[in-house]
Amino acid sequence: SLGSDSAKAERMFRLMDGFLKNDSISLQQDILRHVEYTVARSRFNFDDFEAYQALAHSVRDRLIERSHDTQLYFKRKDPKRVYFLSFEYLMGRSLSNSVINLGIRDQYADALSQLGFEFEVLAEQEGDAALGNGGLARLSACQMDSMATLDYPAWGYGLRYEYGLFRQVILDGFQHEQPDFWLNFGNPWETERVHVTYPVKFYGVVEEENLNGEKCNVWIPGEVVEAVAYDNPIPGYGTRNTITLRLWAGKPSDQHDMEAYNTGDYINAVVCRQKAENISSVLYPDDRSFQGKELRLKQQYFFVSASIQDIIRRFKEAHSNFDEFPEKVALQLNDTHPSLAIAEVMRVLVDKEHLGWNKAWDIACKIFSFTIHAVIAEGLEKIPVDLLGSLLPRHLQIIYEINFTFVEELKKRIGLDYNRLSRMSIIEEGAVKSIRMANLAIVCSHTVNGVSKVHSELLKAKLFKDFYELWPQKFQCKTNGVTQRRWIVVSNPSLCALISKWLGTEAWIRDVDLLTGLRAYAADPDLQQEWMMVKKVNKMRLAEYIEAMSGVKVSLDAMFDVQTKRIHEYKRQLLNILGIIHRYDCIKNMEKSQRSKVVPRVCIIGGKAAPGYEIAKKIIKLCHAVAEKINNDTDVGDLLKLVFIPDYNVSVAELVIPGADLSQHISTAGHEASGTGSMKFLMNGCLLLATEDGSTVEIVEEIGADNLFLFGAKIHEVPKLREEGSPKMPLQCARVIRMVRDGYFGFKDYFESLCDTVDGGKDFYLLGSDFESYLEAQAAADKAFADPNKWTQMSILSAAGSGRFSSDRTIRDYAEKTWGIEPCRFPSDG
Ligand code: GPW
Repeated sequence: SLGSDSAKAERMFRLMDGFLKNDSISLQQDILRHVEYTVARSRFNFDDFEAYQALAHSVRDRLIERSHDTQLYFKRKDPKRVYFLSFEYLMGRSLSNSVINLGIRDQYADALSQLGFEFEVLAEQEGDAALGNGGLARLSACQMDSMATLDYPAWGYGLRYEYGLFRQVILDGFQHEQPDFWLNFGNPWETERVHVTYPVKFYGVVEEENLNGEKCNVWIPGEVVEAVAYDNPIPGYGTRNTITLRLWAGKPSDQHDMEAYNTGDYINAVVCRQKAENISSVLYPDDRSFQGKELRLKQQYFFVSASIQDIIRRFKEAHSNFDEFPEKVALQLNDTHPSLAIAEVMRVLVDKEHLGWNKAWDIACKIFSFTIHAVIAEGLEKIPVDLLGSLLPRHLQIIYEINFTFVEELKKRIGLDYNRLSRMSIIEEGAVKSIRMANLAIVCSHTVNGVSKVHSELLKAKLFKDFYELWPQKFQCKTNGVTQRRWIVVSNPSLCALISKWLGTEAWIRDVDLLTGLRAYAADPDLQQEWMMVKKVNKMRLAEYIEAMSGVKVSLDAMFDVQTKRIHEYKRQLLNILGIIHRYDCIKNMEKSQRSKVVPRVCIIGGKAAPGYEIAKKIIKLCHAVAEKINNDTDVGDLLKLVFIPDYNVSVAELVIPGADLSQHISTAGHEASGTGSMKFLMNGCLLLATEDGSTVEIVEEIGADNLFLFGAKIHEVPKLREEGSPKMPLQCARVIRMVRDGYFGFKDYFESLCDTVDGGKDFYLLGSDFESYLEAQAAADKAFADPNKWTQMSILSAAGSGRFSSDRTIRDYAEKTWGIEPCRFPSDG
C-alpha cells in the first residue's frame, strides 16, 4: 500500500516528474517507446505507417495530460459550460493540427529527422475522420478549434460512426460509393471511457403511476442500448486548454441481455448484441434530405439521451438541486438534428427529477439555443408522428404537451387565426402527420441564430416570419467562420511564414484581425514577389497531385480555377461546366492567331453527390465526359484543362485550397445559407467568383467589390425571374446545352434529364438567366489574371480582409451574446 491518499498523490507526482518533456531527445525516446510497446514493433525495424502510429501516440500522451489539467481546472472553477450538440463533425486529420496547436511542430520535425523520418511524410499516413457530410459538419470542427483556443469551457457531443462519409470512387466517370471503415487500423486520438456509459431506452409503453399521491409517468422500454463514451481531445492554440469532443458508440446492454440468457435464448441474445452496435455504425450520406427512417431517428435519440445524461451527471456532482442549472449549462443545438434534446430534458426533469412541468419548462427555455443552417422550407426536418410514437412514446406525449401549451398561449396573443396557428404548430397535420423539429427548437430556445447576415434576414422575412413577429428578440445572426489554424497554419505553411514575416509577429494566429496589417503592403513589389512565389509552390504541390490522380499534366502558368464542395443543383456546378464548354467552343472556333490572347485555365471540380441524388450524379458524369473531350484535344493544349478531383474531403481540401488562383461560389442567390469554403479560399489569397449569396455579401463588405468577381441575379430578383420563366435563355447557353444534347460528349440519352433541368421550361436554378453575366465575370477574371501585379494585389487584399471570417469571431460572439459563458483559462501559457 502507498499509505494515505495525500502521500500517494505526492509519490505519484514524483514518479511522473511533472509534465512530459518536449525537447528533441525526449520526443525521440517517446516515439521509440511507442514503437516498441504500443505498436509492438522492434524499434530497429518499423515502416512509415508504424512510425506514424508511434508518433501519434506520443502526441496523444501530451494531449491527455492537457485535457486532464483542463478538466480538473474547470471542475475547480465550476464555470458555466456550453455543450455543443452536433450530429456531424468533419475533423479530417489530427496530427499536424495537434502538434501545431501544442506549439511543438518544430521539435517533432527535428526529433523525427534525427530518427531518419520526415514529419510531412508521416503526416500523410493518417486517414481522415469524416464523421459528417459537408459545410455544417466542417463548421462544427472549426468551431471546436476556436472554443479550445479561446479558453471557453466547452464540450462537443456527437456520434462515433464506424463508417464515416462514403469514399467516392470514379469508374468510367461515374461516382461509386465505398464504405469508409476508418477505424480499421485503430484510432490513436480517441480514448474509450469504459466507465462512462449510459443506458438509452427505446420503444415500449408509458404507464401512469402513483408516486406519493402524485401522478407520474413511467416509461417501460422495449429495448435498452448502452452508450459508451469515446473522448477526442481538442487542443487550443497558444493555451494549455484542451477540451473534449465526446462521441457515443452503441454497445449491447448487459442489463437487457441477462434476461435473454436466463431464458435460454442464447443465440438470439448474441444477435441482439449486434443490433445495438448498429445504431452508431453508419453516417447518413445525404445532407438535407429527410426520409423519416427509423434508424436515423434512433441515432438522434441515442446521441441526445446519452449526452443529456452525461451533462446532468456532471452538474449533479457539484450541485444538490437544479436551481442553478441555467447559470451553469448552455445547450447549443446545431441545426434541428439534436432537437429531441428538448423533449429529453423535459422528460428527465419531470419524470425522473420530479421538478414539475412548469419549473422544468422554465429551465429548458433558459438553456437551449438553436442555429439553423437551412434556407428553404423543404430543408426542414420533419419526423412522422407514428414513427416517434412507437420509438419514443413518452417523448411524443411531451411534445404534444409542449405544443398544447404553446398553441393556447398563441391563441391569446394572436387570436383564432387558424392558418397562422397551423403554420406555427409543432405538429403538422396532413397525409403524414409529423413533428416539425425546427418549430420545436424555436419554441424552446431563447435564441435562434442564422449563419450569415442575409440568411438571418431571410429567416425573419420568410422561413420563420410568424415566429419572428411573435418573438423578435429571439432572432440573431452569427456569421460563420473558419479556423485560420487549420486553413492557413496547417495547410499553407509557406503563406503562414510569409504573413508572420511581413506582420513581424505570429500573433495573428490567435488574433486574426491583425491580418488587416497586410493591406499596407498590398502594393509593395517585394511582398508581391514573395506572395507569387508562395502561390507557385502551392500550385506545384496541387499539380503533382492532379497528375497522380488523373494523369493530366497541367501548366503552372494557367489560372487554377476551383469549385470544390458537395454537388447540389443549387450550388450550380452545372453552370460551371456549361461555362467550360462555352470556353472550349470559343477556343475551337477562334482564329489560330487569336489564341495567344487566351488566358490559360485549369478548371478543377470536386465534390461528392449523395448516393441517391440522380441529377447530382449526372453532373459528375458530365464533368468527366467534358474533361475527356477537352483534355485529349491537342488543338486546345494548355489553354484549357478540366479535372475532377475524386473523393474531396478535408485533407484533399488542405491541398487544393492553397493552390487555387480563383474559386467559384455560384449558388443561385438565396439558396446558400452562408458558405464557408469561400472563407478558406479567401484566407489563402484566392480570388472569388461569386453570386451575392450567403456570406459572400459580407465578404464584399470586407474586401470591396473591386477585389472579386460578382455576377448574377440578386436575392430579391430571383422570385420574379422564376415567374417569368425561361424565355430569357440566352443563345450561348442554348448552344452549349445543344452540344450536350447532340451527344458531343457522348452519353446523350443519359444527359437528357440533366439538360431538361435547364431548358426544359423551368430552369429553377436560373442557369439561363445568369449565364451571360457569368461569362462576363469570367472574362473579367481573365483580364485581371493577365496582369500579375494587379492580380497579386487583389490576392493580398483578399487574405488581408479575411479576418472577420475566422471562427474565433463567430465563437466569441456566441459566447458573449448567446451562451453567456466566459473564458476559463488554465493558468499557463501553453
Ligand atoms: F440542410 N448545410 C449543410 F441546411 O452542410 F441544414 N448541411 C445541411 O444539411 C444544411 C446546411 C441544412 C450548410 C449550408 O448549406 C451552408 O450554406 C453553410 O455554410 C453550412 O451549412 C454551415 O452553416
